[in-house]
Amino acid sequence: MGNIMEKLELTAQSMYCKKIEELTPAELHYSLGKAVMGEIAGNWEASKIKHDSERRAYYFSAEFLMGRMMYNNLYCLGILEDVTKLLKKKGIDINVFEDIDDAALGNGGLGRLAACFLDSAATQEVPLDGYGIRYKYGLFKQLIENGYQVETADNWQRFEDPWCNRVEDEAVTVSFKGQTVKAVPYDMAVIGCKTTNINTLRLWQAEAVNDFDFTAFNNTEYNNAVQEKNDAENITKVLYPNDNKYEGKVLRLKQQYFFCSASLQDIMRRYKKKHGNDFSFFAKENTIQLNDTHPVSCVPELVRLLMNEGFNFDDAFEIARKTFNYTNHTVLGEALEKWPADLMTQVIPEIYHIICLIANKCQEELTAKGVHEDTKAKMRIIDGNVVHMARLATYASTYVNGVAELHTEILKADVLKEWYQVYPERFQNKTNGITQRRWLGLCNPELSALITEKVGSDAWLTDLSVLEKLNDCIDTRTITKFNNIKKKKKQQLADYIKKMDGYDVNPDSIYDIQVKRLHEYKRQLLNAFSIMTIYFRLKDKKLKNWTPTTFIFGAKAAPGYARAKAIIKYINEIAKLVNNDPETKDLLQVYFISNYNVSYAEKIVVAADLSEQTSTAGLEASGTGNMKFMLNGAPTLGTLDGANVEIAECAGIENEYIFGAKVEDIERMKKEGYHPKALYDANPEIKRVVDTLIDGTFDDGGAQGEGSFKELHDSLLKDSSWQKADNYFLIYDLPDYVDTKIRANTEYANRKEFGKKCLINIANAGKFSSDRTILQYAKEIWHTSYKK
Ligand code: CRA
Repeated sequence: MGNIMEKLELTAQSMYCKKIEELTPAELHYSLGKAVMGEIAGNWEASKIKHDSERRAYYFSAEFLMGRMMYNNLYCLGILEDVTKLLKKKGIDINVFEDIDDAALGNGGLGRLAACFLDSAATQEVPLDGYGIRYKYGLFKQLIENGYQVETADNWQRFEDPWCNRVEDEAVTVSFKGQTVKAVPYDMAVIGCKTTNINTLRLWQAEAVNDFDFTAFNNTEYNNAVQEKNDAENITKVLYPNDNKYEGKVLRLKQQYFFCSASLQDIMRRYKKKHGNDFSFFAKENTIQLNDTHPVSCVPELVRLLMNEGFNFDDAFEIARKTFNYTNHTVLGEALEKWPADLMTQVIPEIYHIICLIANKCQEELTAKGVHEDTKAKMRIIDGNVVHMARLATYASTYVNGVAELHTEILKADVLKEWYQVYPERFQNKTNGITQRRWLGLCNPELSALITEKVGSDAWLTDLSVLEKLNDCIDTRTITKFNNIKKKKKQQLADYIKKMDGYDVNPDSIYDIQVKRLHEYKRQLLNAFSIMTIYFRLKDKKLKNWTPTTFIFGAKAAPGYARAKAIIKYINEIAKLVNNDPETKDLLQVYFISNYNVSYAEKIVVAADLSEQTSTAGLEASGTGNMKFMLNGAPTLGTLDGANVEIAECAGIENEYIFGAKVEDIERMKKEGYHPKALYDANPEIKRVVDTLIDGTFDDGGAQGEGSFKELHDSLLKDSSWQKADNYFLIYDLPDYVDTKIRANTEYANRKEFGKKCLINIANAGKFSSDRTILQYAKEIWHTSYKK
C-alpha cells in the first residue's frame, strides 16, 4: 500500500514534474493507474505463466463494455478505502475520477456481459482471456436537446489509458483484398478479487504497415502520403452503435475479420512456442467462445491458417469444430447476421472460399445423416447468395448456448429448430449473470455492509449463493435498515441527477426506473403510455391514494433508428407536460436522463424502487439490468421474458410485479390474428392515450399529424408492407400493465411489506452472479480449471 503512494509520487514527478496534490484529475488518474499497474505486474506475469501451461479459454467479442476501471480495480485489490484515505490526506477527493470517461467499447448487454465474464473468470481463477477491438471512439455520448437525442463522439482516450500496455513486439499483420494492415495489441489487466490471479483482455488496434509515404510527401502529394495510415486506422476508428441490429457494411466486416485473424494468429504463435509445428493438440489446449456471430469469421480463418500449416481442409475443419463454441444472444430477425456473398468476396475472398467449402461439407454431412431435403434446405449456410452466420456458427461449434432458460428453449423450438433436431447434444443453456463486485460491493457499500452483517461475513463477494442466508433474517429491524439505505441511495441519485442533468428529483417519491437501450421490443413506449394513462386518471380524479412517483428513463437510440428517437422525444414531451401541470406535478414526475452508461447505471440501480423490464415476451434473450436491480432490492415490474422468468422463480412470483402476455399468448395471437385497432376502438382510455401521438397534445417538430409521432401511431394501428400493426403487442399489454403498476404503487405504501419483498429479492439473487455463469462455462463447455 505505502508502495502505491510512492509509485504514484514517482510517476507524478517524472511524468508531470508535479506533486500529487498539484495533478489535474486526468493526470492523477493516469499516475495512479500506472502505480496500480506497477503493483500488480508481478502477479500478472505469474498468472500468464500459469495459464500458458494449461488448457485455456478465450472469449472473442466485438464489444467489451468495461466501464470505469479505477474504482473497480482498487476495489478488487482491496485497497479502495485506504487509497481514498491517503488521497484525502493530500486534500484530494477520490470522486475526482468521476470526471474520467468510462471505457464504452460496447453497446449494451452483450458488451457488458463480456466485461462481467472477464471479472468473474479472474476472480474464479478460470484461465479465460478476452480478445476484441480497441476502438478509437466508443459508443457515442448522448445529449438531449429540446427533447431530441443528439450524438457526440466518445473520445475516451483523451485522458490517456493507464490500464493498457501496448505490446508492439507482438503486432501481427492482417490482409484484406488489396490491403494489409498492422494489428497492434493493447493488453488490459483483469484483476480478480480475493485472489492473486490476473487475466488479460487483449484489444487490437489497426495501424498502417507503412505510416507515411515519404516519396509521395516529397512529391508534395500530402494527402497520398498519409492515405495508407488513414485507411488502416479507419478499421478500428469507431464502434458501430447498433444494439441488436445487424448492419452489413464493408467496414464492419473488416472489423470483425481484423480482430479474429489477429487473435488467432496470436493464439497460434503462443501454441507454436510450446509445440512447434505439430498442431494436433491445438483443440486440447485451446477453446474459443464466440460472443454471438460477430467473431464467426474466425471459423474459416482458423481453417485457413491450419491449411497454411499443411492440414487438408477436412482435418483443419475438425480442429476448428473442436475449438469453437457459440453463444447466441438474440432471436430478433434484424439482429441475425446475414452477409451478402459478393460483399464477402469483395473484402475477404479467401475466407469466403473456405465458407463455401464448409457450407458444402455441412450439406454432405446432413445427407449422410439422412436429413430430409426440405430440412437440409433450411439449414443452408449459404442460401441465395447470403451467408447465414448463426448457421455457420452452429455447424462449426462443439456447443451452442442461449443466455436464459426461456431463450434457449426458443432457440431449440424455433430459431435453430432444425439444428437442434440434428445435433441435440450441442445445445446448452447458460443463464447470464452480473458481477457482484461492481454491481453490489462497489456501487452499494451501504447495502453491502448490511448484508455482511446479516450473513456474518463478506463471503458473498466471491460466492453470491451465500445471500440465501438472508432469507432467515428478514425481520422488522432489518427491513427498516434496508428501507433507510434505499432512502439514502435515492437521495444520492437525486444529487447525481441534479449534477448531471439539472433535474430536481423528489427523493421521497417512488423511483420507477427503466434504463436500457432504446428499442421497440423493449417497449419504453408502453411505459410512456402507462404514465399517460395514470396522468389522465389523476386529472379526472379517478385514481385515489396514489403515492407520488418519479419515472426515470435512460436510453440511447442507435443514431439511424428513427422510431427509437421519436420515442425519446415523446417521453420528453410527456415529461414537459406532467412535470409542469400544477394538478399532477406533486404526484407524477418524469425524467429522461442523458447519456445513460455504466457509471450512471451504478448510481441508478441502487436507488430504484421498481425495475421496469417490459419487453414483449419471447424477445429479450435474457436481460442483465434486471439482475442488477434485483441484487439491489428492486422488485421487477415486468413480463415473463428472458431471465425475468428465472428471477420470478427464484424470488417467488408474488415478490415481483409480473404482467402481460406470455410467450404462448403471443404465439397464439400471431397464429390466430391480433387486431390492435379493434382493441383501441373498443377502449376509449387506450384511444385517448395512444392518440396523444397525433392530436396536438405534443409537438414532434413536424407539422401536426405528419411528423415522427404520426409514424409511431401508424406503426401501432396499421399494417404496413413490411410489418404488422403493433408488432410488439403494446396495445394488448397496456391494461394489465397499468393495473399492475397501480397495484405496485398501492403496495409500496405498506413500507414493511414492500421492504420485505425487496429483501426477498436480494436473498434470492445468488443465481444471477456471473461467477455462477462462468463456472458453468468452465465446467460444462470449456473444461478448464477453476478455483476449488
Ligand atoms: N442486446 C440481448 O438482447 C442479453 C444480452 C447479453 C443481447 C439481451 O437480452 O441480455 O444480449 N443480445 O446476453 C444481443 O446483443 C446480438 O444480440 C443484447 O445485449
